[in-house]
Amino acid sequence: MKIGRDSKTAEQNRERVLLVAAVDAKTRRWQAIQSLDELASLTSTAGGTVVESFMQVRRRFDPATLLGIGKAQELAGISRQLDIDLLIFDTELSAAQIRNIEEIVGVRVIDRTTLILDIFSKHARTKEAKLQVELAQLEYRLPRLVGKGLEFSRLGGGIGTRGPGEKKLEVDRRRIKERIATLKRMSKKIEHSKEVQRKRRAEIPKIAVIGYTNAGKSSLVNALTRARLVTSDQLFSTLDSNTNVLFVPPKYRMLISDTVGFLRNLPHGLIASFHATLAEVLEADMLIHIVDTAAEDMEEKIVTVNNVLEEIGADKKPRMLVFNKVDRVFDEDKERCGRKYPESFFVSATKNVGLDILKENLRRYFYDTQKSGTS
Ligand SMILES: Nc1nc2c(ncn2[C@@H]2O[C@H](COP(=O)(O)OP(=O)(O)OP(=O)(O)O)[C@@H](O)[C@H]2O)c(=O)[nH]1
Ligand SMILES: [Mg+2]
Repeated sequence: MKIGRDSKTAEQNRERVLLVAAVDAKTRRWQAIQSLDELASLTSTAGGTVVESFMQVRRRFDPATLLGIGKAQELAGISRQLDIDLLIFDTELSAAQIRNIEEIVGVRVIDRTTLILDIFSKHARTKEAKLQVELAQLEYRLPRLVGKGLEFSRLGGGIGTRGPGEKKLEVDRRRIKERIATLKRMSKKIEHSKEVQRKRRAEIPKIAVIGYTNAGKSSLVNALTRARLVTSDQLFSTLDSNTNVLFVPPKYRMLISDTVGFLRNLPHGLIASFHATLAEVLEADMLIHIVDTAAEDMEEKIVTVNNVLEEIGADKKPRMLVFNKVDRVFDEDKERCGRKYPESFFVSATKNVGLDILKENLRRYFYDTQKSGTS
């Protein structure tokens, strides 16, 4: 089955991408489509142009080519016809599968995880984030080093090749392992100095803003503090946790941290490799779970965030559920949310709606009950 359509507006230097979803019979159709839509957003965030999407439901997957040789040949035909540079699969592929599919189709193949790691690499700004992304990339690529990817790359480089770079990928496994060990050591050092910093500010109440990517975490921190964090409609704009002072007159101070966004089917362990974010979340006295109220699949995103919190052991923390972007929804939607989640807050970070109520509740939580031991 084919969905999506040809894009005539593709710029010449953007890679032309064919998205491929191999769906098992248990997955609901709408879930597969949502996942594919998200893969399309991820692709454009990475700088590619989605020319076509291809979805196939299968009872059984072929261990060698995932979709079977017949389907792979069909993809080869479509790729030639549409002048495709890159195939992005919505599932994780093994090294052998990548190699086999590349051989049949004749264009470079990457999977969802490599795409996400590529975006992470593009958006990492601080030394620490860069280091963590490189570490995650090398650990993911180490068992997959046999792919022929770069030979097919028409543009030289391109999506999925950013980060450690071609040269580093050509070195043998031993050197990559050495690099991983060095990165781990460097990461430990940074972690240690951050820990010292955190201890120093131990008595101030700490809040971590968490949520699905693009929910408005950075916008909320900006709106509540004097921070000037980067915000954008792209996925994973933020890869560095960042702590700012939230001041409530006349004398109340709290620390509020922005964090890396969550995503469904996030490569296992990727969040864990973001020690800084993890530490901010685990050491926070309160989590603000921010939700994009205007997102069609808002409920699934809430569930995804809850699952990730459980996975990292932060699900027992006190939590405030904050519905953001209320300027983009109808009152009925807000009311429905309010009924379903009675303890929640409704704000617009960019239109300055509901922020005073949120701040007042934070102040009350930390200072009226003496929970933090400070006043
Ligand atoms: N209309 C509207 N747009 C908002 C609001 N809050 C944030 N946005 C927009 O939503 C997009 C994402 O906001 P960010 O603050 O970058 O979201 P984030 O959760 O930090 O995203 P990542 O760091 O990429 O995970 C930006 O284009 C914001 O301008 C809001 O209250 N209303
Ligand atoms: Mg952000």
